[in-house]
Amino acid sequence: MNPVFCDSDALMLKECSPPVMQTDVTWHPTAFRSHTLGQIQHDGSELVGSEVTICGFMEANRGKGKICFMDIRDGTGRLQVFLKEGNVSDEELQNAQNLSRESTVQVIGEVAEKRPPKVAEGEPTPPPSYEVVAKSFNILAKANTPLPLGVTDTVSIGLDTRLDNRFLDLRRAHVDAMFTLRSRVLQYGREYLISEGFKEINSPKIIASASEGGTNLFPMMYFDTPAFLSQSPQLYKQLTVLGGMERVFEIGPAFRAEKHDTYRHLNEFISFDIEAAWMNDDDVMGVQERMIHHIWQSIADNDMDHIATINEYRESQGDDHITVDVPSLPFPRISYCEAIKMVQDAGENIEWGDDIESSHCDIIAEKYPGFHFIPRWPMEMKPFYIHHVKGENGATGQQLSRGFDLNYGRDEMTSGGQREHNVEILEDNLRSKGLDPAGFTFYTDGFRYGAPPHAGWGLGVARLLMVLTGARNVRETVLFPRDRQRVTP
Ligand code: AMO
Repeated sequence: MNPVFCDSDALMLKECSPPVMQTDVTWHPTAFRSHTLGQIQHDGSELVGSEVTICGFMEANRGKGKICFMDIRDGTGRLQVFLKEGNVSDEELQNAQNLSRESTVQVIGEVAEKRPPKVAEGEPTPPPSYEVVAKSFNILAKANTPLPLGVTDTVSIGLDTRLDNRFLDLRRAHVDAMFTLRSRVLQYGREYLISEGFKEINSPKIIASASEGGTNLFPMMYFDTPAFLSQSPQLYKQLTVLGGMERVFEIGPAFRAEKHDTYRHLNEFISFDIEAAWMNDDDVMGVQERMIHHIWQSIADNDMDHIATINEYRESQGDDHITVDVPSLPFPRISYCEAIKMVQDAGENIEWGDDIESSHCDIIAEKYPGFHFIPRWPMEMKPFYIHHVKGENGATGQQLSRGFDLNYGRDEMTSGGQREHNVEILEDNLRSKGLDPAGFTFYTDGFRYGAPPHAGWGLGVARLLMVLTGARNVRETVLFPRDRQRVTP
């Protein structure tokens, strides 16, 4: 008996799970492969004896002399390839044995059932698994050594090294799971809004005037005209509703020249926005909570394998498991006034009219640890486009607004509100914020020809992903984050 053959599985390093294959899509053959690795593992019993062409990243190679075992990985799974003298050329065999990890390869071979591993008496036999016995082996691109970060081991790596080498970091199973979940969150959010009659729009990202107030803008030259990168789709999403589009949503980049350097701020982030006619703040809070409920329920129904991959990694780092607890509806609503009182009652020095800081949110989160809305902020603290509350003032006689936030624990996820649709009040609001209405006529003119009352919100996608995946920093949930220190890769 060949000792290398017997030991082939035992020689594998402690590895993360392979990527999870989506089984509800059609994997058509491509120019480079006939089957994905996940397909072979999934449909192996039907494929035994068939010739396949597969591709992947080389994770590990073992064996010398006349044989070589190789683990390869693609976006759908992991598979063992068996190369043997006589089946492949001596040169191919040597190339396989000497190949560096993460190099890309193409293999033509026959699908075979893998020899079942030895199990202790009384232990259940694992389901059959499959390998490919190579007839031809081709290196597509060699990987340099050493790798700047390990792909298959569970060694902890600093965030900066990970982000500098994101192209490799993304090959790690739990990182792949994170971005798969990100894609699912957007998919479920989108499908939910469409089910409520919303249409997807794209607003310009090069703009002439501030949407969220005059500061925090990245200036740029638009040919000979000064312009800015868009802070949010706010004014444009409102214009579409004034144009009769009724219900719109946008998932797009927002740019803020904020000098924050925290775990939850970026200078470019993806904002998930809605705007809807004939709705007030309460109505769009309803849309928000139903959408989040749908996202969480869909993840719980369809994507727990990705959560398990993240948990496997967390376990290796000594972190607690994350769970997907579908939030019940409605989310609690704690008005700004109540929130201030809760914080005061906890002994904090806070006045009506002050901002609710993260440390204050911690106090509120003790009672409301999950998603909760904070509606009815003072008008003065909200942007010019927010509608005031008629006939009801705050504790110190200040005007209340129809603006709200959605928080999860200590973190703000969303801001939103009903919008001012009376153009005279809107222009007053602009002036009271030190902005010149003359710079906003492209927007205010939209209110001069009949304006439906309307409302909307903007949700920070990276922050929502932090909640879902237990990430401690928004940078983990963004492919190539942009912050004060980072503009590449
Ligand atoms: P706001 O400025 O509160 O509201 O932004 C909405 C949501 O976007 C996220 N967010 C950020 N995420 C990461 N880094 C940042 N620097 C950052 N800034 C904001 C937050 C926040 O709750 N036009 C309004 C929305 C509306 O009323 O429709 C707006 O942009 O999760």
